[in-house]
Amino acid sequence: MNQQTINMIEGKLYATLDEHRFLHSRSVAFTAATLAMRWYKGEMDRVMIAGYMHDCAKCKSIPEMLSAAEEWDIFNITEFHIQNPQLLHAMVGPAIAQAEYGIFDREIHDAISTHTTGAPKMSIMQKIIYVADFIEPVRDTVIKHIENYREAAFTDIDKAVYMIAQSTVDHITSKGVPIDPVTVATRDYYKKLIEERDGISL
Ligand code: DGI
Ligand code: FE
Ligand code: FE
Repeated sequence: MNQQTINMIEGKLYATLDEHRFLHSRSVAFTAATLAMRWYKGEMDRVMIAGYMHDCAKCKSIPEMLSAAEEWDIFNITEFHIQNPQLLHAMVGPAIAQAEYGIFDREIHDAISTHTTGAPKMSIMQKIIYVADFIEPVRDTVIKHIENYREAAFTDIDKAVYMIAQSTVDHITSKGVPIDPVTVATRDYYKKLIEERDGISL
């Protein structure tokens, strides 16, 4: 990725995100780049851009997020997402990417919108961003046995997706906050995929 592109994206992100979120976003971009070296045959820059951009809506207010979604025709936002704004920042990310950064790449948009819940049948770019968000090295949340997720990310990315989705289901359930059905569907899909592929029961 050339320096001009990095400066443009980092400059804009720095202006909108808090310090920690900015460092996390850069860390996801470079972690995604290393995963792309292992798993992605396409152009590396697009994966890095998706990594940089995945949380671009994170520090916006709910009204700002909703008006961007309306302006850019993002229809699949429900009352559930509004009640759980942690989910909203992923859904409206593509709107912000278009409005503020001129990024119209559909594959990048998909990677941004599924980075929190995952989804069944993700593209390799979607999986890379979903996994990189979880394993990147500057995250401040403590994740038990993070080394196991990091190893799986480079040896069996579908397994890594399953492990992360399961951990998210467990985390959300233990907190007692409402779980997005897509989060559960992601866990179910990748669990079944590994079970059928390996002839095991997880
Ligand atoms: O934005 P990040 O902090 O980098 O991470 P993220 O986008 O993966 O997750 C943001 C938050 O969303 C995190 O605290 C976990 C939460 N989350 C993930 N899945 C669900 C969820 N929250 C609810 N209510 N329901 C979910 O299914
Ligand atoms: Fe996020
Ligand atoms: Fe993130």
